[in-house]
Amino acid sequence: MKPMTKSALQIARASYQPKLPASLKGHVVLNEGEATQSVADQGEIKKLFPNTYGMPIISFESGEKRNYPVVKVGVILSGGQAPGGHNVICGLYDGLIKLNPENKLYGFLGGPIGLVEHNYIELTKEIVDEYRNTGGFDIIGSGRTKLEEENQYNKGEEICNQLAINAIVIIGGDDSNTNACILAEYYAQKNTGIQVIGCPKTIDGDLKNEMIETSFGFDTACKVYSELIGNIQRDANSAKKYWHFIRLMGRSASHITLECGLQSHPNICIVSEEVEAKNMTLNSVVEEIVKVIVNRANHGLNFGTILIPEGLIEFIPAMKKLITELNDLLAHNEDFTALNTDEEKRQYVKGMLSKESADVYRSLPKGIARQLTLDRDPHGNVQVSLIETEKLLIEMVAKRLALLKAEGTYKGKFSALNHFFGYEGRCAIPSNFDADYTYSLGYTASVLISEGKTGYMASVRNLTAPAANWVAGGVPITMMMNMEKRHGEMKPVIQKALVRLDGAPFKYFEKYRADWADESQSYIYPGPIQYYGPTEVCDSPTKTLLLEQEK
Ligand code: FBP
Repeated sequence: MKPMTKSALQIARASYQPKLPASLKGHVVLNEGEATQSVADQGEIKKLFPNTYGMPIISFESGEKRNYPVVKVGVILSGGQAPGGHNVICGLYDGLIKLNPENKLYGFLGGPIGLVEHNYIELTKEIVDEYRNTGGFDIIGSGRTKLEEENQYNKGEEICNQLAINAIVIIGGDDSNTNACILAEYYAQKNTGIQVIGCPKTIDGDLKNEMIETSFGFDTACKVYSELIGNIQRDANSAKKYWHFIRLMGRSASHITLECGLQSHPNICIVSEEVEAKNMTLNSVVEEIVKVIVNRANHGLNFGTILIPEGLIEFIPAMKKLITELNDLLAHNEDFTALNTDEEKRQYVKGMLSKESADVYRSLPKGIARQLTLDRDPHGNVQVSLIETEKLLIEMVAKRLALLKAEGTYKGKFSALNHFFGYEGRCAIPSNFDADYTYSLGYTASVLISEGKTGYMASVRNLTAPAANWVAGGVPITMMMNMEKRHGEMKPVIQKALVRLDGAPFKYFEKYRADWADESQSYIYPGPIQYYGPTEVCDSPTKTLLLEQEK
């Protein structure tokens, strides 16, 4: 056997041709709707974005052939990896070449910093072909540098002028697209002629609204995690001896956890947004878990699964207060960084917190308390992915059960295992849905650019229909904005979409969760993502999308 350089699936996926909406298959014409408004704070947003506010929603239709001028485009991958990023670039490249074979695509390396530091490569056919339908962002790399200072914008302008780049495409989440919008406005105000187009990326699923039905990567990541959860459930149901506490990525929003819950029917699925709405304490969360464990134990079932969103502790009011105080205290705090031992750091922090927060801090297991003081992210926030909430819950649940056992009200056995699923899904080979969706987004961006648009996010809608019926176009980013307090100042930002407790996905979960918790057999085993086979197995979108769009 020859040494292998690629798996059989990698080789097969290289020739997969992503499905496109019908409007993108031939020649495209633009249909422009009414003037738009921002979701809130219209007066302020309008004042801040005089050149890019109020633009119409655009949808594409099939039409007559047009000749497009040559354009040069630079693309940036921003933030955490999400399956399908490479296909956005492939769709963008193919679209550009189809619109005018003279067009050129450059990739800025390592995220937004590549634009500022002028690190780039030209993305040729040979390079792009290597990455078709693959996971990861390694074609040009990604990074979390924020584009928010004028000198960065000017450095960007410099390299665009040098390479005669007409447009920048920023593939990112809500923050990166907020910055794309500010950059578009800045370049428009300065009359640079440089257009900026955004693309909605994040596995977290929290960049969505009326016009952006989902962010790419959410579909694949949730399917990967749901497969793993299903496998664990089958193991739990076979061995019948462990409770599995499974934390899932997703930052603040619980979309991933909820979607995985809908796909796999675990015994318990915590939704942070509900915890906050009910003003629950850490102890009341523990109490809810304990209730289910005791009930199952009474039926001889000393096993189960619990899904925990990674942002949970930020939604528990007392913890939120503690974390906010820690964020303020630790931002650029050289005294703290100079301390050597964990114990010194612990004492320092305790001395600086309010009494209420110091009490909460003291009550936490040392490991968790230490994790809360680790390095902040570039926005100055605690990195929730580093906090092992699942271990904290196991410890607290075990203590409570021991007490109940001593009282004689619990007779079961509690043995728990912890898991954290995040990185396992972020670079997975994109599902057919994500491969098609991202390719369509990239292709859409190429049309928006060739049509001279700026300040738009590429949008592909009607996603529960077959791809041919998807509606491609553009949405003014200003339309998604409102004013929010950031670091003590009011700033224009894209509204983050948290799980809506009145939304169809949560309502469905609420209706069935008691059945999943009890002794009846409700586990679902979703199995691995399928790329070839019947369409209901291979092409179906997330349960979240299906429920949200159920007519
Ligand atoms: P984005 O919002 O940038 O898409 O990142 C998503 C995410 O995977 C979160 O779910 C997670 O909390 C975070 O990135 C972890 O980031 P990092 O790997 O940089 O620590």
